[in-house]
Amino acid sequence: MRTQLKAVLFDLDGVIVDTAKYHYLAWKKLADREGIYFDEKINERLKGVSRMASLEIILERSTRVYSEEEKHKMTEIKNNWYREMIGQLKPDEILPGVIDFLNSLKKHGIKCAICSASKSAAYIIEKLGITDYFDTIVGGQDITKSKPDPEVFLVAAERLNVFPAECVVLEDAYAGLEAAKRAGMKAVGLGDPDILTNADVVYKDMTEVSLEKVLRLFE
Ligand code: B16
Ligand code: MG
Repeated sequence: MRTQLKAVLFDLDGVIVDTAKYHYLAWKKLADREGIYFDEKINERLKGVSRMASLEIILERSTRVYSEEEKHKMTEIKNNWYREMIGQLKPDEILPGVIDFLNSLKKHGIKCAICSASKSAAYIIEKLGITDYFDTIVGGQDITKSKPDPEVFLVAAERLNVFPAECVVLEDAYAGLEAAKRAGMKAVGLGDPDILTNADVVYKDMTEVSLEKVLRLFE
């Protein structure tokens, strides 16, 4: 019997909403305070990466060595600024195409999950007013290994009671697509096909994604 689509697993930052800009502003404020050079190009490397790993990337440009305690404090300060910013998130920041796609998945009984490295994933989804669309939200607090490790996607499949082969992942980051493939799932990339070379198929953004196109991956 042919494998069928049972669930769609959504990355959060870059797929549902552009939270990267708020991560950037908060990290920039911290870097400026510490006198460390940080720009939007370095910020690209933080996408999909955990909070502490993000700080380590920023500290590559620092001339001084920070203790573990100092680093922990710095991530806390950054996170407080970040939480203040995302506290203002409104449904109009949901990326174009997302709601139409979610509605068609609901209509056809396809399960939906959020699979994010962020510990604020559930909070962000609530602020956007779309919690009811999702059968489960797997966030940074639910995993021990971040993408490209497949853990976040495998936890979602288990919670949804579906096989990995019955899942499609929507991701904007190379490491996230790598994680999806390692999990044994179909991987749809959103962004530049020259960068997302490990995806099964790449679309520019969510406006180009439809249930019909996703189903073609199972033909
Ligand atoms: P937090 P995703 C990721 O989200 C972000 O892309 C990454 O920049 C961030 O460091 C990470 O979440 C952890 O976020 O500090 O809120 O726990 O793309 O996996 O949805
Ligand atoms: Mg992402």
